[in-house]
Amino acid sequence: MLILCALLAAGSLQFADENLPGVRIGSVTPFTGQPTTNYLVADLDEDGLSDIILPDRVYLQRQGRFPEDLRISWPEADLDGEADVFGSALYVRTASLLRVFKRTEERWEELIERHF
Ligand SMILES: [Ca+2]
Repeated sequence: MLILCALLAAGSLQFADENLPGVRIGSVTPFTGQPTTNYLVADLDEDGLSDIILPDRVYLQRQGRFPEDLRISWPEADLDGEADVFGSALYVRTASLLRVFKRTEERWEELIERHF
């Protein structure tokens, strides 16, 4: 907290409003003390900046903002299942299928498709 106050006082941190449609932050979960959200955070394109993964799209970050031209769709529009991230990979699991995707060179690359 002391470091944050010092950075704010020095003017090196700037906060700006930005409309991120679809992003929701809910109530705090008593067990974790963290608010519930409808998104995941990960550096999908490995540029060192955290991106936001929503149920139907991904917001890539550039210079502390989420430009509209970098609000991209999921690898496939009809992906339906549970999603998670590990490192910079996006995992999608359905009842019978596990698929892993990675964002490279402005497109999605499928790394794994495994039926079980
Ligand atoms: Ca990123």
